[in-house]
Amino acid sequence: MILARWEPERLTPLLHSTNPPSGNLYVKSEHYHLSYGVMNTDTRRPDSHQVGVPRAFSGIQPTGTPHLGNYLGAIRNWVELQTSTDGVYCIVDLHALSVPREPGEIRRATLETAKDLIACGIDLDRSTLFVQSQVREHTELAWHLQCVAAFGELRRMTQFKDKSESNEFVSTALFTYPALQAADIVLYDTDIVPVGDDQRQHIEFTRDVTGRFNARFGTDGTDVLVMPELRIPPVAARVMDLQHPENKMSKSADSPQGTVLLTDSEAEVAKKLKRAVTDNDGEVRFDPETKPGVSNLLTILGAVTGRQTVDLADDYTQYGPLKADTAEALIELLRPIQKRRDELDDGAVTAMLTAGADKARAVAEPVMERVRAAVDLL
Ligand code: AQP
Repeated sequence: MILARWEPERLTPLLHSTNPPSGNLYVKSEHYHLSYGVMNTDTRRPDSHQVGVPRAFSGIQPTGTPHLGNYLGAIRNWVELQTSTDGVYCIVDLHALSVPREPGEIRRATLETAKDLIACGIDLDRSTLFVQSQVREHTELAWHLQCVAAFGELRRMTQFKDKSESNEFVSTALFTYPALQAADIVLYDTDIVPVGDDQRQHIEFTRDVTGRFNARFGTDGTDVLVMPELRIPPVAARVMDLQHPENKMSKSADSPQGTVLLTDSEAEVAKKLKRAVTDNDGEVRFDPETKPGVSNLLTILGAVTGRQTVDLADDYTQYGPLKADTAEALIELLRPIQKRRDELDDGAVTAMLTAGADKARAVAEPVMERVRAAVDLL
């Protein structure tokens, strides 16, 4: 069903009718700040999921302790979106296997990442938090999307180029994993994908293969898969490494002093900020091109305090106080997260993830059924 604009007078009776329509409502929505949005209003959503609000989906790799970039660029926005969306958040352990790992390594890291997300404020009463490998449909749908993905478009992925240069063994999975990521997203009839700026190209790829799949397997103008929208935060979409401010802060980069981890002690945060690379001209100004280090500090301080970077720059004449205030703001930010994390118990978190996978499956299974019916194999 398609509405030309947000029309609550038509939408509300539909949602409350005794025979509600299922499927996707296509609506030009100022409400959700989507340019031409898709809002899934399937009132037959499983009881455990919220009805009548857009669905947000995003994921994180269990490849190490989440850092400040993960928090400001992604996790914080997932927490905020919990009030206005049905949030589905996935620890993408299969993606983490695209580079060589020891047996059990990712199991442990998955549990730790779950604790980090819960400590940051992912609320399991509102959102779904689960582990990718516990919902089998991800890999099945990934195959179907690989079948409509072109070799050439995967070859253009900048993350593949970067990682294949820095890894000795380049697996096929490293090359094809954007198709698995696309499956992760569309398996949940996702409306919006809140991610950091580094994921822009992968979400564009997701939209391309979704459109191609629908064109090939949709019938009578009915799409099989919901077209997701990218959602990048207006600030801190790309937090840079403190030691190499030309690179993004990353779990896999070998730059311990340039990466602020969510578990860092006060002393560690203060030390990393004190040693952050700046420049020699001594002027505090927001200019990412010529002053990437200083601009990164202003971005971080602005994102944590809610102030504009240009206004903040006016408050400082020297780098030392800017670094000290940024460290102080980060210590305050991390303190309650770390306190909550210390209170979490392995057994309880494992049980939460099992329940999360059940909740995720309740959405994923019918979507996968729809895909199987559309592809129409024996
Ligand atoms: N530096 C960053 N600034 C803003 N957002 C970021 N994200 C990652 N880095 C930054 C966002 O965090 C979410 C989870 O991404 P991820 O698990 O891929 O995190 P990572 O730190 O990038 O992890 P890795 O293991 O080091 O992977 P590579 O090196 O492959 O990227 C995403 O929404 C991401 O945008």
